[in-house]
Amino acid sequence: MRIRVIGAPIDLGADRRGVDIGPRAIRYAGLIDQLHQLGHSVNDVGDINIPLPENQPTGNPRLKYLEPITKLAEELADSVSEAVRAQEFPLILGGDHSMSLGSISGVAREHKDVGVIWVDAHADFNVEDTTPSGNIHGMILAALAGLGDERLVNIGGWAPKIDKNKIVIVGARDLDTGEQKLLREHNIHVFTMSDLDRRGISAVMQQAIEIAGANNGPIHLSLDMDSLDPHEAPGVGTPVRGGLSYREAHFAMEMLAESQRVISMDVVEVNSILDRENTTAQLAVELTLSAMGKKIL
Ligand code: HAR
Ligand code: MN
Ligand code: MN
Ligand code: MN
Repeated sequence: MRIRVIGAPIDLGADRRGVDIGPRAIRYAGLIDQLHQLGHSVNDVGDINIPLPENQPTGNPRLKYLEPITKLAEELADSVSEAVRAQEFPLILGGDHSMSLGSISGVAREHKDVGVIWVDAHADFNVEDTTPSGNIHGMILAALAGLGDERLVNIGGWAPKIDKNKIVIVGARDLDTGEQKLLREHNIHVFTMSDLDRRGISAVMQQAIEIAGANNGPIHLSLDMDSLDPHEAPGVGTPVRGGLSYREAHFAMEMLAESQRVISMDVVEVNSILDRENTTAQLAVELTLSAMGKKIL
């Protein structure tokens, strides 16, 4: 496969600085070399340009940095759809999860039927009225589903990007009250950590792949590193106890690779200031490798 790596070191969607070093940390952990070793060809186009928060007005405190975030989403969407048209697999490195507004909009422009598997401790399904923080990384999946501020919803000039029935959240364990209500109202498929405890990662991922990839459609994988237990991934801005184990996360990625349905992938929320000796970035590389087809035997 030909993979196009795009760095999106955005930190405007979250409160914790340090996530802007993520793409660099992931490259330092050996991503490109290891993708080569796996037999892929890699076109690393570098990072998109991100303005400093210091030079940006915060704007509406319930939609912080809305303006630069939408501008960057448009840029990233263009860059990702260009990769798809060049028949390269877009692998986008974050950055906070607000960058997925751009990456998924770009993929959805080229594949109208794409479904999304959102692996995350959070659902990122808030809107302006439900957000406890005003941080836009907590609103991105809702925006992609067509909910929330129209400037987020209408990136690229059309909406919704993803059919609500083809959205699957895996690993959720920290949802806000208003967010829970929205998820229920819109019948979003959420596999919580309790579902994983009850049914196991294999049954859950099999069903997730069936839902997101309905009618043999393509799947975008969005991997938030805070889906993992903080013991495995300490370098994230919003750690939540009781997350995916090392093997559960790997097995989920292995099943996705086996399905041969994944056409694009985000890896987000690696925060290098909070990390321990690049552990989280290394894990991000390992999991990406599994998602891209690396097997034990
Ligand atoms: N739900 C909280 C909010 O909206 C925190 C969610 C954002 N944290 C993330 N995203 N890392 O997955 O502010
Ligand atoms: Mn997230
Ligand atoms: Mn998260
Ligand atoms: Mn359904």
